[in-house]
Amino acid sequence: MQTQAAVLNQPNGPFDIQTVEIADPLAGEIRVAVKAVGICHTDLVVASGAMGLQFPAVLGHEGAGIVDAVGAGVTSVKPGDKVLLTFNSCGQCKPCSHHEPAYCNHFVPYNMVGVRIDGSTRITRDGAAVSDNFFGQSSFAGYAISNERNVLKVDDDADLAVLAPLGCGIQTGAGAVLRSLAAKAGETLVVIGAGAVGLSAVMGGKIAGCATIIAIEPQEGRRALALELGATHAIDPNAGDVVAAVRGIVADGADMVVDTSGYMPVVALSVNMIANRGRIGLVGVPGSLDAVLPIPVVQWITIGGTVRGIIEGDSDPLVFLPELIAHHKAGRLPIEKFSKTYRLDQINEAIDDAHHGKCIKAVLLID
Ligand code: CXF
Ligand code: ZN
Repeated sequence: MQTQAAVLNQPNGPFDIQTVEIADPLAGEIRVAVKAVGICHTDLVVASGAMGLQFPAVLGHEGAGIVDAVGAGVTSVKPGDKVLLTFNSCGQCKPCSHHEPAYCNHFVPYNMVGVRIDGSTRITRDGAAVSDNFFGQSSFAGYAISNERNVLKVDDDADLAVLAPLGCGIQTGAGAVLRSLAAKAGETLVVIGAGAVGLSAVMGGKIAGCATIIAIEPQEGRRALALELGATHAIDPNAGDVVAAVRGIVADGADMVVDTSGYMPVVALSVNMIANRGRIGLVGVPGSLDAVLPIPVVQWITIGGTVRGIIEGDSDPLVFLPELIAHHKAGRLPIEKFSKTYRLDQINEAIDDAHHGKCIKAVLLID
């Protein structure tokens, strides 16, 4: 069938709204009529071509929509079901069988390589292959082909425009705190960066009952939003000594630091922000593959520190997304406070707004 898609024809775009053909779903695949899709920073990093993306390509990995058709053997959803899309995984390897699909041994081929194992693509343009299957969906398009492991059925009255970003950004931030670092009530938390992922980490800290939640963020509006969403303190990193500011609030250091910025000059300071037995979670992807976090070894041994990398908040999405939806329903995850909707054909404007701090989470709507 034919549909409109935001096609990336060259590194860094622009995205061109073009007609493409979407294949019928094969065994295990699910074709979804996309109604809403969030834009995540990773879309833009991959769009730069730095990760080896083949052009033309269709990106988009925070999709939500209505099941249009299912391939042979699909039992979890049926045409007409409302669904959220998330990252894909193989379901067979050791991490998958330990309910850690974000660390699937085959994460790259299942999420980043734009062809099926047999070399065919689910999307073509004028009969020629288009890189597809981004995070098992490529949802900057009217239709996306997904799989049973990355499609979650939601209630018929679910607001897809609000819930779409749960599939990546929101579960990444909230999961980093609730799952990866397993925050406990009364603990203290520092969140570096107050974009969609950082704000979700703040909300995760509030859900966990953290006693002190400190957001470090240069933009004033985002600091205000962090305070509204649960941060007890907000620090402007350009206003002076950030470590001293953190220790002015938590003298012994924080139990947890979650970095969502990937901005290494500030990330490097995190080792001096944590308390004894403190743990650091690295979520933000730095701009360079060569970025390193220097650990002062004697200090680290002495305090018993932990630092770990985190993908997708350690989410087991078919389990964790329903928990997040319940938090949203109960008013504990008010994503709509920082999301802004655009039409699919406004994708370039939405990205521009994000770059200029005019929106935090852009969500594209498709008729
Ligand atoms: C990404 C970050 C880079 C590794 C894969 C997951 N997160 C979401 O956009
Ligand atoms: Zn993402």
